[in-house]
Amino acid sequence: MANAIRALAMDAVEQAKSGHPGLPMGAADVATVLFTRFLKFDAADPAWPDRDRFVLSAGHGSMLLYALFYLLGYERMTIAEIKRFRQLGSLTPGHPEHGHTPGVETTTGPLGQGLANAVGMAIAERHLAALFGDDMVDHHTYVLASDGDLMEGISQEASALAGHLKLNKLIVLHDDNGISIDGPLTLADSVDQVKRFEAAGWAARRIDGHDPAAIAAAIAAAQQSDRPSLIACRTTIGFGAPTKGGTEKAHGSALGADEIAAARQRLGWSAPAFEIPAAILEQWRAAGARGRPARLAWQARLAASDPQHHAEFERRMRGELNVMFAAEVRAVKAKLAQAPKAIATRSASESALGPLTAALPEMIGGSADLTGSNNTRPKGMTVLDAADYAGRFIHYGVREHGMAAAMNGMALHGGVIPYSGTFLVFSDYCRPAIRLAALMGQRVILVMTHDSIGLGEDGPTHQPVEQLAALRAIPNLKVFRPCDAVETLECWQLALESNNGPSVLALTRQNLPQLRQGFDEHNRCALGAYELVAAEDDSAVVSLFATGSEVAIAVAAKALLAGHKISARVVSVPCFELLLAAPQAKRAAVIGSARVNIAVEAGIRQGWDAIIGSDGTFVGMTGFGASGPYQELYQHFGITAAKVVAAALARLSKP
Ligand SMILES: Cc1ncc(C[n+]2csc(CCOP(=O)(O)OP(=O)(O)O)c2C)c(N)n1
Repeated sequence: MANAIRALAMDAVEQAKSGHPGLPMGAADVATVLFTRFLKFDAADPAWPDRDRFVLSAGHGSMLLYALFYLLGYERMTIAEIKRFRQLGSLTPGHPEHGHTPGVETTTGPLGQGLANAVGMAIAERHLAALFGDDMVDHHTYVLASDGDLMEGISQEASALAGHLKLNKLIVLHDDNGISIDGPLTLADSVDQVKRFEAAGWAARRIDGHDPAAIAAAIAAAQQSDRPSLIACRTTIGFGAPTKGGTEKAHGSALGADEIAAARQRLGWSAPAFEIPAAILEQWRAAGARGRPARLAWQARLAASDPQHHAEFERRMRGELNVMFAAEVRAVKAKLAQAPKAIATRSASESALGPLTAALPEMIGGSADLTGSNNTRPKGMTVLDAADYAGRFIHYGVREHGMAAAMNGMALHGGVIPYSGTFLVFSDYCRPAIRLAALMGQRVILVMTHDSIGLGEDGPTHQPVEQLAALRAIPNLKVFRPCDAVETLECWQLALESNNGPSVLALTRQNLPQLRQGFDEHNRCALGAYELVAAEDDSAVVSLFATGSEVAIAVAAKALLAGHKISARVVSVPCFELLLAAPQAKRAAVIGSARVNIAVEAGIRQGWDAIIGSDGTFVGMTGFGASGPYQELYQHFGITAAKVVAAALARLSKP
């Protein structure tokens, strides 16, 4: 049965003339034992909520997954798709893509991410089991991780977090083949992975990854463990390939016709390319249907459970918000209208989180060791840890990358909406995971506070300058930068409603006035930008655009311009992405047609031309910040109402 995986991997890579045969051939025995004897799944229903998750963290070995899906009888994975490996529009892209190929639990390829996603999946599993009971939620998360996955720094954050949280249903199979692209691992690595994982609180052992009995015994033992498990499976990369097997030559290119013929002989595999002998295919298909009784029994338990409990579970798994949510947003807004608050947007976020997390029990908060600074733990939210998986706040430790990747896994698992906290400048430490959340269209919400030079004394290492632009460059990521407490609430609402992609909330450390007065049921941030303060008449000659803390500066500048008899309007731009996605007419109406467009943002200009035009004026940062009280920094870097007025006057004095 394992040779069927090997043959398909060799043939598909050969036909595509690109791809990675080495991993599928080497890990075929491990995968065969796992899928035919342990993994709880049903090929007929790849999305069944209580299935075990299997994450191929080493995404370059995608043919392992595709071969398994075909052999096991996943409906859409036909032999025609295997033959179209790596072709445009096929179900068999170069690296596994979640949402594209049924059965792919997460998009992998960037090494280390899948392993860290799996930690999030295992957290979500324990959490939901604590809430809904083992009858509804009780599954394992398996990972196949390569040497490269374990060399990546993110694997340290992920393994340490998993060990700390005692995620005993997480089982990592390490494809311990000692080979990477450059050659033997000894060129660059001498870590004892078993000791390393043991040190992080895992159960770890080494086995022969080509011995089915040893593989089965190790998985069976791991299932009983009170800790997460690492099984280092010693394998031969490209197992069966006579000259390239065991070397980096099997890693990432087609083996060639002669090598494949010789490998077939060595493996005793005489079937022609892409053909699986009927008896072997039958065995595989039987394995694919093995989990059907378990799935049906689960469905029966679900149907027999308390109707409210059942409905709530299904709502959460569908990712639908409940009716209380909209009511809470309205209530908080009404309060802010009655009693305006001049507070930092990070504090406004905390105030919003109280009622929002009360309305939405699926929200799971956290912070990378900056809880008191990010304000992401509303009062009363208990900690999720090994002693209480029902808690809802995760102390991720100083592990921004692991946090962001774990959140992706939680969102992929379903049933929870994860949100996190760190400083905006450390979005760089999360970026690879944010990018994948965007690519996969996952709803994760990253609260990123201390969002400009406005953080003051911590100085340029901590002051984001290019991060807003860099985040805005990621497709399908919404970057929100609200200007006051009302916008903060509206941006939270939009982020929670964005169930097809991630959001960043860039929030201030410093207090800001509440600019939105009165009660407006409509979410004005929904268009991405709106006219916050209109010109006195219809003929504004200056449009002032700003985000976050600089909106108040634009409002002050408008008042000063009025003193110069210059009519100006202020447009708040809490979200570029929503504005740029709006219909042309609406966008044009918000941007307007004043003679002079000026943008104010305590970041770099990049990206603003789409709104103010290349001839617009930008008041912001051109280099790194400095350490000092924030009011002095705004003066020092010229981000003031007076500078905005001067810029407007200079522009208007030109013909
Ligand atoms: C973050 C990241 N860096 C680099 C790569 C490119 N890359 C793909 S596989 C690989 C290493 C291959 O070694 P290993 O992980 O042991 O896999 P094997 O050769 O055993 O299949 C590298 C560097 C990547 N996919 N992701």
